[in-house]
Amino acid sequence: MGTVTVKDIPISTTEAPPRRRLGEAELRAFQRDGFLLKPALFDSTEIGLLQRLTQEDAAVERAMGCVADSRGNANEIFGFAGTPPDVLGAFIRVARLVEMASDLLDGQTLYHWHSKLTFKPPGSQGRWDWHQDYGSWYKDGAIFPDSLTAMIAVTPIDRENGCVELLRGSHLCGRLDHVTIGEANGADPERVARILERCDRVLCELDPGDCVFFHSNTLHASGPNDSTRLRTIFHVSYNAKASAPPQGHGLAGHQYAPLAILPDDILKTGDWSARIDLEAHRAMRLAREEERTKLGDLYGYTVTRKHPEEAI
Ligand SMILES: O=C(O)CCC(=O)C(=O)O
Repeated sequence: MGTVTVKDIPISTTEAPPRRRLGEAELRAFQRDGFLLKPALFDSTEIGLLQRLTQEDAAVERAMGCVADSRGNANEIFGFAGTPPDVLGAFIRVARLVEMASDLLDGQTLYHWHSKLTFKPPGSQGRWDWHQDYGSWYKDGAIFPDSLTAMIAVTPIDRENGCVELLRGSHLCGRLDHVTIGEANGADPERVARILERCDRVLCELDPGDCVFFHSNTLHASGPNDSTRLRTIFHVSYNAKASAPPQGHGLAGHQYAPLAILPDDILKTGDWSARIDLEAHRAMRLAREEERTKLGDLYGYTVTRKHPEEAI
């Protein structure tokens, strides 16, 4: 980049970027709260595709990872980077999701950072301790905190089955130090305790197809599943192209790659199977095996396989 003097910088340089999907009030709410709820962003037919996939495809179960929480309890996830040519990849690229995410990040060009299906089976004790996603993504070389996650409810989600909680306005604290907490990693607990005194805890109780966009600096956590019902969420994370890690830095899956956007009706017009594209997912693991072995963990989280004997 070049060098300029302070007097060269005009107060107003460009027109505001065109908003494609969201109104000014929604943008202001996101800037103020660090999240935005879009109820019923996907209808029952569309979200039904993810319900079938997560309930019927044994490959998802076989490929599942377990991320230890601070007490050593397992959080079950199926995570990947890249854009597989299956229904998961279609959700990631569907126009309404990408364009809303871009509106919330000032109209920037975005790319897919990674996605996770997160599961809490009935009785699961797994918790996500308070953390910011950018707390980890910074370590992977993301330059600016110009990133967010679209949290899509696959099953009904409520406080009993371990909904995600967000700390309203906590993104305005900036990036917090993340430290080892028990067997996991999370935002500095002393700092979190002080923020908890000032920010509302927002329970993301959602119906299938609802979506909450939250900023990568918004503190969030989730508790155990004290119900007899499965809780499943699809988290889709985007980073701004201008914030991509330098070539060769961080996990291979987090490098910039253009995102080919698909029309809004693609989930209805496409012939989507209730199976993941196993070959594509194998080739696109977030962290190549050698990287994970080198790190020993991912950003201080211990990740193991749920079914080591039959892992795909
Ligand atoms: O799905 C959840 O309960 C939370 C997951 C989460 O916070 C994460 O993957 O960063």
